[in-house]
Amino acid sequence: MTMSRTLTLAVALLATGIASCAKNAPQPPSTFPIRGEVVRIDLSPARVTLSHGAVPGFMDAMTMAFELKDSSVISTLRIGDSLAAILNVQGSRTWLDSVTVFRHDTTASR
Ligand SMILES: [Cu+2]
Repeated sequence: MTMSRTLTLAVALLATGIASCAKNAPQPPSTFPIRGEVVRIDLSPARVTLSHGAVPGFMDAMTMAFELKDSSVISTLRIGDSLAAILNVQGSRTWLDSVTVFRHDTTASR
């Protein structure tokens, strides 16, 4: 094997290694601002069901359950609260973080 053939082989192996590494590296989550009203709270697993507005580029307005990145946030929520959050989407996983309650419903019981 000549020197240049050896070098070509080494470069090819390196390129294959980089390509497979890039394929396996997790993509960073896509993020979307979302607003909704709390219609249901589940403690275990911690999930909040929101009647949410349209999320442009991702989904229409609907009622659906979300996981929370910080599950301790769930204990601060009440049914009827309005909140804003960041929806994270990574592959088939979705979760909320940066939750801000901007209207706390003091009349609703949990
Ligand atoms: Cu939805």
